[in-house]
Amino acid sequence: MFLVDEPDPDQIFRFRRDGFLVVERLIEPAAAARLAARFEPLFRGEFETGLYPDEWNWREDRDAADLTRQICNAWKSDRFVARAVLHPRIGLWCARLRGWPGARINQDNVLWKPPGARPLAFHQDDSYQQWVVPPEMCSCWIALDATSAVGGTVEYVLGSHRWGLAPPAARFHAPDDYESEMREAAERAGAIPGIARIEVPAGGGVFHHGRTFHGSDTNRSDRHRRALVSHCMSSGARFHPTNVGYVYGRYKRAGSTEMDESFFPVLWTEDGYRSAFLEEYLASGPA
Ligand SMILES: O=C(O)CCC(=O)C(=O)O
Repeated sequence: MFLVDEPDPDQIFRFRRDGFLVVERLIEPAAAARLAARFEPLFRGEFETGLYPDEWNWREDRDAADLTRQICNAWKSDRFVARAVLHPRIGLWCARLRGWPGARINQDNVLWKPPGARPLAFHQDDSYQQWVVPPEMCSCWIALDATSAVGGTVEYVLGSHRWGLAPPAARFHAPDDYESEMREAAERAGAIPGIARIEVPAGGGVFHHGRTFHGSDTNRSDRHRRALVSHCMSSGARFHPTNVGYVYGRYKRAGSTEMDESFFPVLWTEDGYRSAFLEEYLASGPA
């Protein structure tokens, strides 16, 4: 499925300089098409494993058609999604880019921005990670459709991972001004924001640092824009002893900060470890 081996020194340098790294051909276009085909059933609530995802933020009979549709942790509900977002290659890339001993999944995102769907606010992923020690993410964003600036593609602010950490966006979905909090952060940092609007073919992708500001504008094209994101953290991550994660804190055992691999599986480590249950979980289910 993945077309890349491991990041070379130049890619690691550019990731650390810019806060993100574009990979034009990350997964096979046929794999991107197979994954895109999962979106309709997922958002209809047809879950292949029978298990609900952790967050299911858009439903046809409930939510406005001009909102970006989002599901989090679809890997628990759909093994096609799981085979992509839990792939060892993602763990290897995130660990090498961030200098971690390995990487485990924090959560995945299934994102569907149909024609006319409104923006997602610029934000830093690490602003939502205060329940994790260390509170650091590295993410792999995968385009399942060819992306364009007019089509509401994801946008990154160059070097913004060095601006310090801002609070979470006041309104994440469909804010009036999706750039405002990013511009305020730029002002505090004394920086002029340089925005990169990512245009890649289906199967292209981006790795981004957890402190890099990113968001997306309205889809003003007549084409759907679907993406899958694997948000990783260090393989050594633990729960914060007192800061509560309002969704993922439900997986914390009383009296322990250990993260259970059943909920936060390890994708890859430098010394060859990967959560044992993954092999059987990913091999079972429809091919
Ligand atoms: O695809 C988008 O519009 C935003 C993606 C995002 O927020 C993320 O990958 O963390």
